[in-house]
Amino acid sequence: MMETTAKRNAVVAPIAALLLVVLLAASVVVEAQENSDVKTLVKHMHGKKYCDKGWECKGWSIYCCNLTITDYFQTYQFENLFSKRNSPVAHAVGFWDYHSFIAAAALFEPQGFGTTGNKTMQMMEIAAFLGHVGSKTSCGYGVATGGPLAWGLCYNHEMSPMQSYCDDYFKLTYPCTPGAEYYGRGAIPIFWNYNYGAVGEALKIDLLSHPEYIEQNATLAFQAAIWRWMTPMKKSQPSAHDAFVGNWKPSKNDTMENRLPGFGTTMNILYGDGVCGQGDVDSMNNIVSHYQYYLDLLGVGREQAGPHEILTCAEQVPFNPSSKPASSS
Ligand SMILES: *[C@@H]1O[C@H](CO)[C@@H](O)[C@H](O)[C@H]1NC(C)=O
Ligand SMILES: *[C@@H]1O[C@H](CO)[C@@H](O)[C@H](O)[C@H]1NC(C)=O
Ligand SMILES: *[C@@H]1O[C@H](CO)[C@@H](O)[C@H](O)[C@H]1NC(C)=O
Ligand SMILES: CC(=O)N[C@H]1CO[C@H](CO)[C@@H](O)[C@@H]1O
Repeated sequence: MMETTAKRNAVVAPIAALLLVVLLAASVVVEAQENSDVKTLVKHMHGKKYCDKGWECKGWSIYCCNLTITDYFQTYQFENLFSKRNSPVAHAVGFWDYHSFIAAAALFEPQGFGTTGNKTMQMMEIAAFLGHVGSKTSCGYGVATGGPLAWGLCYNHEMSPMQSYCDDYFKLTYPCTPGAEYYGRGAIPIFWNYNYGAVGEALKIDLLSHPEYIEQNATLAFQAAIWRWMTPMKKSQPSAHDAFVGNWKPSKNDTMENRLPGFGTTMNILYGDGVCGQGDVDSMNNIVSHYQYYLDLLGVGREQAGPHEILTCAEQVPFNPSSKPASSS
């Protein structure tokens, strides 16, 4: 997964060549999409269908044959989910918008982000990912106008960091830049030099020298968050995406430790014992509530999220105990 961006760059030339070849073989069909001017290129290979939809789902991928995010998630829906983010008391007024989310998502749609399974599953993944985002960037509290769940994307960085989050254990792999501060920034906030280092490596942006880019560019902030969602913490573990859409099959150990495919396990992967395995604690319930609220607003309905043991990680054993940083693998 780390080399995603490199691959994308490297495939541009071969795709041009490939296109020529398949056009000559007359096996590419251009399908006009209903409701859009986007032309879908389709080809069949080894019994599978691959598509290319231009800017939003680029490169031959089985996922690009399905609806793309803009087909089922529009500007007004983004505005409904994050209705208070530009109110005068919010802390990142004018920063977050629909277009930066879509531009960031386009990088990952060919890998299945928001493009896996049927339309219900696709919308649920967007609600799940944004549920994490909303809860981590909210400044809502009990009596806030519109309710506490209407305040997602209120922040784009930690307000009063107590430290600069430089861990010298990683001085050879992810050395801290003198003067740089690695406090929480972004849509699923990034903390610590080693996390800035890992995501910067994946996105080919020098975030170790410039962690501040994350709070200056909403597209980059969303890209970093979606990368985290799509990428396993450790090679032997599923990504939050794979755990959510059901690509991941739990091992016997996973089952014994109550880790099931679904939203609960995405919290286990992203936060471990910070929120999981402690019963119905507030830190976990807050994330779950955002997810359920977004499912309702998108018209999917919270009942689709399934029973408590799938929706939460209250009884799950964490994948990664917090004594060791998860990204050290
Ligand atoms: C869509 O997929 C979900 C889960 O993969 C399934 O439960 C549901 O029945 C499907 N809906 C339709 C309309 O096929
Ligand atoms: C923001 O980040 C995106 C994605 O990395 C990049 O394409 C874009 O040029 C950046 N915008 C600015 C103003 O730097
Ligand atoms: C299963 O869990 C036990 C105890 O947590 C651990 O020692 C063992 O290595 C695990 N096995 C696998 C295959 O992960
Ligand atoms: C690769 C993939 O997830 N394809 C999905 C496209 O949409 C159909 C139905 O809407 C699903 O059944 C496929 O799994």
